[in-house]
Amino acid sequence: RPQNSKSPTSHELPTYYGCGPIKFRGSHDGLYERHLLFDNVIAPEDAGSRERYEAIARSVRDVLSQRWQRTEHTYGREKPKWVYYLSMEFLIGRSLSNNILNLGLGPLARRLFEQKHIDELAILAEEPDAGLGNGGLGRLAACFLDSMATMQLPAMGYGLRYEYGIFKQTIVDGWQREQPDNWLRRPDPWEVARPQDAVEIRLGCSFEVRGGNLRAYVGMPSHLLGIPHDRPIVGFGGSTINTLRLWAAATPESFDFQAFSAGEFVSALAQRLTAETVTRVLYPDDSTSMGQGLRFVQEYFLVACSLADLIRRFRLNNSDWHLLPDKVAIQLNDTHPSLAVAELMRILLDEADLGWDDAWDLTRRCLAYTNHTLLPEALEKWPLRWFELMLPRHLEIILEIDRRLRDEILARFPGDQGRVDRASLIEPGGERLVRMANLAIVGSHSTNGVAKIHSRLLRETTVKDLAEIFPGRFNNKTNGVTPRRWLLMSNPDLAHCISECIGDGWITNLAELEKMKPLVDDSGFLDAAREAKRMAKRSFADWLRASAGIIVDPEAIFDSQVKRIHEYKRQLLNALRIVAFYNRIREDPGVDIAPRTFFFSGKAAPAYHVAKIIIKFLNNLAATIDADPVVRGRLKVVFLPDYCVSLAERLIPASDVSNQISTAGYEASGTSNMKFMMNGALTIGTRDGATIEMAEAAGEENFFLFGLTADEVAGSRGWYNPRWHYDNEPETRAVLDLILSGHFCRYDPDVVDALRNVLLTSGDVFRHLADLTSYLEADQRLQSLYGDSRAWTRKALLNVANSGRFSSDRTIAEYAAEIWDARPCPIP
Ligand code: B1N
Repeated sequence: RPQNSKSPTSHELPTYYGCGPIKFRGSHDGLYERHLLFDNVIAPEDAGSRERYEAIARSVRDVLSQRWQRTEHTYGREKPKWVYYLSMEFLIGRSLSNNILNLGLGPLARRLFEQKHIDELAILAEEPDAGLGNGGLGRLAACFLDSMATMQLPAMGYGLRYEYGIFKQTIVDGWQREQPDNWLRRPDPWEVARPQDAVEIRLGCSFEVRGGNLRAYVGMPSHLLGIPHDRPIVGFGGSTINTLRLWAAATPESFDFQAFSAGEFVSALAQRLTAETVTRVLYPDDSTSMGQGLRFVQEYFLVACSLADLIRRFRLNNSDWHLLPDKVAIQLNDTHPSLAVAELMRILLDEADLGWDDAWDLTRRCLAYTNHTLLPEALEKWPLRWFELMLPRHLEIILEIDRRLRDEILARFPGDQGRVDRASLIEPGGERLVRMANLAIVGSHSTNGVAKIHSRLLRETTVKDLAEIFPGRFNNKTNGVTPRRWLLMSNPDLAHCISECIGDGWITNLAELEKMKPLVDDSGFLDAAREAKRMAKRSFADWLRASAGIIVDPEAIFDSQVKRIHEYKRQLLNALRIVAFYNRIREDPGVDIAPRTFFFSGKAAPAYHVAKIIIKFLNNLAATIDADPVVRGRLKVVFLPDYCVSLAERLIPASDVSNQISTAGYEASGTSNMKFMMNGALTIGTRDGATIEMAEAAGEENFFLFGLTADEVAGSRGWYNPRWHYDNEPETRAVLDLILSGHFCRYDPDVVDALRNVLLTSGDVFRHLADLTSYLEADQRLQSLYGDSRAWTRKALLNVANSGRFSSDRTIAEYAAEIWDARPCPIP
């Protein structure tokens, strides 16, 4: 509150989207100018967009600071059970619009922009995306934080404050290039460093990063400091403001001083650099585990800092360790933080002095684990040797857990040594490995998958033996996304159209979208919805022209596939479909094909060669079509570089068609599929992940499903041969012949070789050819529907109306009730 304001005055703001009038104590007049003057020492008329952004963001932060504190005080007073969400990734994106929206400051902000002649869009564009994640797993964590705050759950996210987030992607001559994402180069108005809450972490050895690898110094223990950097998580309505606590690694000063006095001035300073490398950069692997030593240290650092912090907070109010599971629920986002099992055991055994059985019972009751993928290459297994070197006490504990597990299995399945070996925490072999998923399952009370089919396959295949030993632990929690960011904020026209029709209760109770169902035949409503889509497409086209000089026709079908580039996600299958259309038009220029623009966007892991080839091929395809006078103007392919949260926020509302075409059984859930559905796109997709449940909710007649089922894919493993499709399906053959002739890759024979290998020679592991024909058939149905604009919009609206189940609020309600036993703690 400005110091010159006398007694608190009360300002009533107009209602904004269901969030009742907000009362402010104190005046916010002049905050903006004060920030420009006192933070940046600049006059408003001299300020550039960046300074303006900072001043506005800081003004918003001023407004939320009191509420943030009030939230902490309320929790401190009420002493509720806490939820701690541990994740190596939080893909937050931008915060300014979202915070303004959730605080209900929209009208005030708009007035400010008008009065001060500020270009709102230019200001918003100044905020870098907080890209502390790779894809779905990290974005899910961010949606969960939004839902937990909106639902008034006492919750905290714990993660790492990477100095460099997910790399920036540029496309040079069709190829992906990676650039570092130095997102903290300028001061971040949202973060609050709290050095007073630093924690000290010990490792069994010192280390150095050399050429990307870890070099350990045995016998030289290492001390690291974890400095918390807090970010506000504003719940919708603005009363609950939770915290995302990100750890930055540093060297303890005392350690430096010791070394200084021993004459090690330079090397002590150098050591500080080494410590800071721990949180330097996010590993850019999605659904794979590269098994790097630095990643292992990062994972332990997250776990050790977070557990030290939450135990300290617990001990503030509790002297009895046995209350821990009544006060603390810890959710492990994949196995990345699964060292928490061993770390919590260590704390309870060595610091609380509990006996093994007690410690084990408490550990298991506090922890829960979410699995996000069945891909074998993603299942983390760390060399036992690294534990010996860095975490010897943890290894001792893990081996004891394993010894007891083996005894238990043998007692229940006498003589079944095969089962013991498969379920054990230790994978036998030349280099012994610790299976982190097994550790997480054995050391927790809940293991969940992220969509029904995924949870079933997890139980029936991936960890079958453990599921048979601990059947009660396994459950499903189908993913969801926050409708605040992904509908209300990113698609204001559709949001408005919905609120006009059914009120704005949907914002915090998405099931209310069902109220739209009786209206899907109403002409006025259909027209309004069609107009909203048209507006979204137009504004995307305008942005694309202004920012990249790319011109697309908003009258064409906008057909999108945006996600990480991965063989199992089958961007290549989409490309085969496009080549089929290309052939049809060239063969018969009179053929009836609606004009369509295909959007691709997504990053490839820097070491994933085939994924990079796919990007190159998509770009070549785009260029070849643009250069073809017959096809140009009817088909267009656009590869949008640097897919990120803020690009998704623009593209998804503008899309007519959502491609969810993974090989069935491979995509654990998918979450962009839900965002597209909520924004009135129709889905063409396989029966995989949450897409299955989406089609169930919408009715299969409102979906375009195709392709092999997961069971059929699994069943074809022995005999599938892509050659059969090449030999027997003329259109498939024509598509492949054209690609393999080098038509799209005149100067890139290596790309052609790689594609031949993936699609034919290596047996087409991901079944592209098996699904191409049914993909084209489903697309035919889609195209004829598009011809009937009223019928199309009606189906799109039925999809929106049935998307309520895919709110992350619903997901979080299930976690809270069935895993965490956590309750809301409202802030007065
Ligand atoms: O998690 C998402 C799901 O919707 C997606 O289907 C799934 O692919 C994704 C190692 C991962 N699974 N595994 C990862 C990410 C980073 C990493 O280093 C694995 N990401 C997913 C949310 O449930």
